[in-house]
Amino acid sequence: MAAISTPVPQARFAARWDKSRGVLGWITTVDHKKIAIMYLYTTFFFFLVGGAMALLVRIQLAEPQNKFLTPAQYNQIFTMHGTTMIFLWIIPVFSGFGNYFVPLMIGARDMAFPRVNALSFWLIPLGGLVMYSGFLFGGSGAAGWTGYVPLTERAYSPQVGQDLWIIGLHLLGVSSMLGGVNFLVTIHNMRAPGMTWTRLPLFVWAMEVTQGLIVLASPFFAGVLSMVLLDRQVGASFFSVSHGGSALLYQLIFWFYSHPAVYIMILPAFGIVSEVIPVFSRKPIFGYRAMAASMVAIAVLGFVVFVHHMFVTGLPLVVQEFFAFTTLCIGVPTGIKIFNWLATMWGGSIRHDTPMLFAAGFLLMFLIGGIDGVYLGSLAVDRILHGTYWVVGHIHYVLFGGSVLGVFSGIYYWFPKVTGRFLSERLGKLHFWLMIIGLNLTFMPMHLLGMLGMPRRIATYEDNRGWGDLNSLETFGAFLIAISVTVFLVNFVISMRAPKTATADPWEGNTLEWATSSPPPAHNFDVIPEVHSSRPLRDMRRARQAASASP
Ligand code: HAS
Ligand code: CU
Repeated sequence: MAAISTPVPQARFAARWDKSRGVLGWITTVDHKKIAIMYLYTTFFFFLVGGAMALLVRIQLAEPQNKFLTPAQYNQIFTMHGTTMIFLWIIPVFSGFGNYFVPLMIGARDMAFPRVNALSFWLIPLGGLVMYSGFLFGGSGAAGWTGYVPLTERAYSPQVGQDLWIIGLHLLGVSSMLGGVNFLVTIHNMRAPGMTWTRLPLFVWAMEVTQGLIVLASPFFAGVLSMVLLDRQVGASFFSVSHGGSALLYQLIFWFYSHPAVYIMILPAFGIVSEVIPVFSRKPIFGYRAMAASMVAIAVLGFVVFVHHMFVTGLPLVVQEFFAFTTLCIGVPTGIKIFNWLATMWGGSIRHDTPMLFAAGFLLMFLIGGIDGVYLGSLAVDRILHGTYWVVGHIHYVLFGGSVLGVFSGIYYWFPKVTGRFLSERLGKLHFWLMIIGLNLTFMPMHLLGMLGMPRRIATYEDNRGWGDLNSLETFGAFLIAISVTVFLVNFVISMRAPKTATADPWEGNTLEWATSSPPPAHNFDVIPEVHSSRPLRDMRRARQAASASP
């Protein structure tokens, strides 16, 4: 393999990257890998907190007329559950993966702006703390993750926790946008020689598209949050109907951000499984260009479907029809991805290791979530299902069955690279099966409950509705998920105590992160590799084999 550029002055990197050790070393670090590890730990912590709140919700709903939580407590808990899972777990966890692997995969030594990168990270715990501090001041935000007006108006949510919720989200938004610019500049300018756009790993493509969405859409979220804050604090009346404002305007701006945001939450997972499936099927990805192009298409279409969240708000029918049409269209590029992943597996010699199990689980669960989303895209069906548990079922199949299984696929796949160790396969498989069974028991009955008319966001229900049994089943499933996460934590702790045995390229990967040691040195690569195809690692393995075969 040809290597270009002079060997890196390692001492200089070590001096800059590893200035201090211990806790101070972590706090002051600007190394993208250490920042990534902090992202991953922090967001996983919030996943556990969000999960604990989900269990409280499920306990409360397990039986009719339960008094475990008061309605006021219930509103806070489900609001903070949704907000945490979306803004403190799924969105930033992918920044964690991106931070670690984008520079490695494109053959760079770091992100473009290492200090901005550190700032992006530190805003996450800060935003989380600000948001959670509401519990100390008479209650957190309680208007749902969507923060609909008039629920966020002072008349309904007078507690300062609702303001802290807004400010916390602002901080998280700034973090996202700084990260977005950083990723885009890194991907555009710091690729290794030969790493053309058609050789870019699909995970990097996914990050490119995701960060583009973040940079374009998040300002709208920041704007709408500022407007709510002004309404609350200085009596502006953007949204307050009683003062001549428009509640509909809130929804329009909110969903103009939040529909693209659902793709911010899934595209990186698409990227992860697009790395895992070819490696564990021992075949190249089927239709590489279509895979990259379909992500761009999803992102573009993602900006013109948002009104499907507002089909019951009384917008003109022709507007609704337009958005129903675009919503159905977005199934096409997504379908291309599903079929290409299947075609990649087709005829491959598949290894059933845990990363692959999670990727396969992702495929099936996301498919269910995607298709039940298509039902919601139909004007007639959405009239009936809007605001019911069907929608809750949909979002959990795409976000848990999709994004979270994608995250775990990535964790099992890249664990050896980051830690030099392997997670136990036995515990990993137990984790997988408990999680798959648990999530289906929890989220499948939600579709039935939706059809039976159970509204979302209710603190309890009467016992003559016939919703009790399905709800108990869901609560049982939720505890299975909790057990599966515990199995993962045990696996993690045991594995972290094991000796470092991982080689540079344990799975026979395709991408450049496997070219360097596990874990990688501070400067990533001794020499920046030169890229000749979309599978540079395979090229290197072949070159090595050829060299050792020739006398
Ligand atoms: Fe969604 C609500 C429609 C994808 C997340 N979605 C939500 C909410 C969240 C969310 C969080 O049209 C709730 C927000 C709230 O709190 O109020 N969603 C779709 C559609 C897709 C979709 C059409 N959603 C996602 C992803 C998410 C996500 C990804 C996060 C990760 N969603 C809706 C609608 C609502 C909604 C309505 C509002 C409901 C309401 O009333 O409030 C698509 O991107 C899914 C595409 C994927 C597939 C599967 C693979 C495709 C294949 C091709 C063949 C299939 C075809 C379909 C041609 C379609 C294999 C026809 C076939 C049939 C059998 C019907
Ligand atoms: Cu949407």
